[in-house]
Amino acid sequence: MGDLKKLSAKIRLEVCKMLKHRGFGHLGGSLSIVETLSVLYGDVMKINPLNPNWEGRDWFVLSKGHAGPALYATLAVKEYFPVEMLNTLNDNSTRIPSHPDRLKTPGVDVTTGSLGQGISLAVGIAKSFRMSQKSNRVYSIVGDGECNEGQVWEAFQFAAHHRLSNLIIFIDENHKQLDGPTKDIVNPFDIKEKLEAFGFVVKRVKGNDESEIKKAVLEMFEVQDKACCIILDTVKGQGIEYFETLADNHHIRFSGESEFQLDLAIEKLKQELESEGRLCNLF
Ligand SMILES: Cc1ncc(C[n+]2csc(CCOP(=O)(O)OP(=O)(O)O)c2C)c(N)n1
Ligand SMILES: [Mg+2]
Repeated sequence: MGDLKKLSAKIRLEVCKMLKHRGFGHLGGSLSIVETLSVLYGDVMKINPLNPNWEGRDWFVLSKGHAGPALYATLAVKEYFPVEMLNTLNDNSTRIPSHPDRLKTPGVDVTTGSLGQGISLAVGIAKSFRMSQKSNRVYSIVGDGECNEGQVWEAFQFAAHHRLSNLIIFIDENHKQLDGPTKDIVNPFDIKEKLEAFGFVVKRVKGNDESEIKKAVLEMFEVQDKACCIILDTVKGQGIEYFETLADNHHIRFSGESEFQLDLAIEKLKQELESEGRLCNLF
């Protein structure tokens, strides 16, 4: 297991444990971005967990804010705050509310949850870094269902017009939104073609493959003067077969079979990480 795969497994485990503790939550859309968060926080982003507000840092905007548990798990594993804090998800006066709040959680750069608004903030932040000639980069993850929001396309048009190559937009194309397949609700058609028509450089990658995601990001670093988008071909509930195939996997209240399967996934991930640890100790 490579370092990024190991980090993904740790993040996936913490997401599952957190939602098991809470008893419900946005599992499907949290799991589909685990590998991307692993590449961003484990490799390409300039960050300083000991000083989350470090001026030289890269910024991350989780535009699909309902996937907050995946971001919290990543920040905890990267030691922005103690892992134990994950057990306070959604509690009264918690520092990790259901959707990210920049005033509450160390490492959360932007408050999100109202779909469409995160990416709008991300383009503004990238533009401001440009105007002040700063080298900070901005990364944002947008949902494919979120792309039904008109505001998203206004933001994309702004990024293309201002040639914001200091912003990498990820679209999590897991083909589902809240209550069904995106093509049945409002068909997004071919997102790649649409963005290319806007003037973006676009790459589509397997969203469960850390090395492909990393390679795409490094390719985007070479783009000088155009907006950049990486489309993540993912599965809602990614990485846990039962939840991948569960029809209603957007927000799950765990009981019966779903709780049993969540427990099973937690045990499996723990074992994978433990045997990896034992293997490392041999060398
Ligand atoms: C403006 C707004 N409208 C509606 C919602 C309710 N909502 C939360 S998640 C969601 C579906 C989003 O689908 P997608 O972007 O595909 O997310 P994912 O599949 O990654 O979970 C909706 C409609 C919201 N958060 N914000
Ligand atoms: Mg989706």
